[in-house]
Amino acid sequence: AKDRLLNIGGIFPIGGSDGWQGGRACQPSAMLAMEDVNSRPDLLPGYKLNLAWNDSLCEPGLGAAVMYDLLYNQPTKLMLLGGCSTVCTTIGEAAKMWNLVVLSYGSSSPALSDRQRFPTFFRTHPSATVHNPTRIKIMQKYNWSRVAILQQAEEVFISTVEDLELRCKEANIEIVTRQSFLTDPTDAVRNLKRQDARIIVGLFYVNAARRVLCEIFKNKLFGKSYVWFFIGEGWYEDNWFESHLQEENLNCTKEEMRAAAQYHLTTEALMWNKDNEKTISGMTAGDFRRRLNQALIDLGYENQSTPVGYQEAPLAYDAVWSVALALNKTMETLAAVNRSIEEFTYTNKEIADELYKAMNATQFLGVSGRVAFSNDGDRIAWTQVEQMIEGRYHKLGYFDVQTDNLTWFNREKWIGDKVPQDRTIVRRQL
Ligand code: ABU
Repeated sequence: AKDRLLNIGGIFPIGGSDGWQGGRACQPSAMLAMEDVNSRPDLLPGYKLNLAWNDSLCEPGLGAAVMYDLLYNQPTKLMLLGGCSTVCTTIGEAAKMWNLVVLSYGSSSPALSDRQRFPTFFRTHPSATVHNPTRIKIMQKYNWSRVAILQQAEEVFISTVEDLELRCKEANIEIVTRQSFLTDPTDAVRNLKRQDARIIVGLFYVNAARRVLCEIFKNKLFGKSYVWFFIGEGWYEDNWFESHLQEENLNCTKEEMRAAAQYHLTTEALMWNKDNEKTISGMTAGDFRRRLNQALIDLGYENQSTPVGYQEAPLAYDAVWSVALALNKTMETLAAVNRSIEEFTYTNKEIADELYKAMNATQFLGVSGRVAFSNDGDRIAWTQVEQMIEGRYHKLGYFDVQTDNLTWFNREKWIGDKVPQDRTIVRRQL
């Protein structure tokens, strides 16, 4: 019987309105995984995994307070789960003081791949830099060698842009301007217009994205001469561009927002296993989707509505499995030398090292695809490219960076069937 507890802590961004509130779907998803892991007699024999968790609102200060609360209160936690880049930056850096592995189901900041700064950090969520080779591939496909960048001044976007700049340089793509804003993008968007930017990569959280889109409309930075790259649906809820307009005091109508959003491109990491094969839990990704949908309905979400974090829900499900497998492996290693995982304390470096090694070696087929971690604790993933056509996203293709293979469906649409150019073409009169 599973009559003893193995305790882990969880930090989920649920409430609040700034940043990524992905805990709304990721927390229920993690709870499904807890059920499944605990119903397996061959996993953690004699033990039940227990998750104590709280809401960080995706605010680093509150995230740190939640972490201290979890760590200063009994029982001892063996690992932490976390989501939202700004929170994970804080807890990922602090966790080494407690010899704790942090596994993130929802953080994309490239800064988190720094092993010096975050020596015990792993993630099932791919780093945002996985989008950059895809963006470059698309720019090359359309012969765009002059691009601009608009970013919100948040660490996740700043480090993504640093990586993008390096890759653009290698690919001989000129960055005409890099504009940044904290909350109000009005001047930044105006500057893009002034610099005659045509192909623009935009990196911002969803509320800022709505403000940007409204400014794009007002400055007429959309239509046949412009292409915007936004981050994918995983970051933004369905219909993000036409919802919350009144609540956020946006001075644009739904129709205007829809017009400005027409034909933009998005890149996103694949977070759902694309093949309908059975995964470690015995479920296919489709089976998981049905269970998650039911769990969300039971929580009061309307049928068919997808709360923030729905895209990343498989990453949270697989994160719990990764924890369980790593703990299981550590228990076996310790049992071989007559020791027990229950001896773990925040000063026990020896067991902490075993937990780290076990997580580093974890590999399995999950509902999010093949789960494995690089030496930096990162997840490798495929990306997909979509385009907004008449208010709906359409899949244009997939990119596998490891093999440099772009699968393209030729479904893209442009005004007058003409691909927008990256600069004004000056025709000489003869
Ligand atoms: N896909 C959501 C990532 C959220 C974050 O990095 O904060």
